[in-house]
Amino acid sequence: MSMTLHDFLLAKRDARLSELAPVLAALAQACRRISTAVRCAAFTGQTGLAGSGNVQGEEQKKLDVLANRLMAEALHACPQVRAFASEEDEDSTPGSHAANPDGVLVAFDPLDGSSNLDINGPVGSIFSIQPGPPGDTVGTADFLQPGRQQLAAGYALYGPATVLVVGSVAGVHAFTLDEARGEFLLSQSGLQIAPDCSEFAINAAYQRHWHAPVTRYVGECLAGRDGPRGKDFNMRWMAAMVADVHRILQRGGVFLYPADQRASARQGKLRLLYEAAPMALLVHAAGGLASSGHEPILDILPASLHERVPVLLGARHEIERLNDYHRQA
Ligand code: AHM
Ligand code: MG
Repeated sequence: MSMTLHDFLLAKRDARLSELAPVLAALAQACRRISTAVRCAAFTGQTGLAGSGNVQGEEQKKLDVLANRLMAEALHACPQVRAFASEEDEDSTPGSHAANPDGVLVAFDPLDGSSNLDINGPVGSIFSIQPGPPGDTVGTADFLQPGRQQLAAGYALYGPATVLVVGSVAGVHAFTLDEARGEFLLSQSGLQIAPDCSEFAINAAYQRHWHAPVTRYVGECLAGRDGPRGKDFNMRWMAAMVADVHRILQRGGVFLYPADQRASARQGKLRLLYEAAPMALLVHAAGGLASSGHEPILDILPASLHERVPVLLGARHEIERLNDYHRQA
């Protein structure tokens, strides 16, 4: 029988993850409850807009608000969590054990890709676990750490199956929710991303706004076997970063949400602390790369909690190529 997440952490297969067992258990519990909320929304009155906006001026769906509450409840109850920060809240929130000297910080996006909810498309939750500051007080400024310092990261994908993926620098593992038992069971260990690929993901609706390096890269992919790449590429875009990253961890490829010339995307769209950095940790641990085009995402020191960043991630050789195109431009 497959190993539960609990037994995996108990077995110390990855010492870094095992040290975080209480936090990962809290996150797994929240993701299990969010999974149920997403699946049952049509008959629990949880469809549609909440009638409120979040700190970034985005309209919140009822499920955005509910997922945020479920995450907050689970993390608040966890003695290993000193503070947490969410895409949906302006500032961080202290945990019930804010002075715990061994405690950690958790930044999360409770429901990523929530525009997919209207069409029963995939959505997910993303989380980043960082070391806590020295001393016994904690605040929003303590979250402003480069991604390299993350202790662990992960996401839950609410797709045909609910899958929880967790990783540290030592490796990335996937656990599938057995809904009957209410347990996450180990389904894949040591996920790897091949260095080459022939599949890319980008929202082509913004093509006219792209900068030259991205236009060049995508143009060369589209030119297929007759172009400079000498092979055909496939395109897939899930409209939920979690689902695109999961595909890349399963069968390779690259995902691009670059900066472009729209006023809203000068720094890209995705948020550094709770979207880009955790995914970058997982992608690097699986042998891929994650870049802004100019530097590794893991090296960027955030200036604010909700800072945005251009994201190019996936197959190592493709991201190196994109970095070259940015240098040449
Ligand atoms: P969200 O956190 O508000 O859901 O936004 C993030 C999502 C990503 O999951 C996805 O890759 C991207 O936004 C899609 O953006 P766009 O609609 O511009 O293509
Ligand atoms: Mg998001």
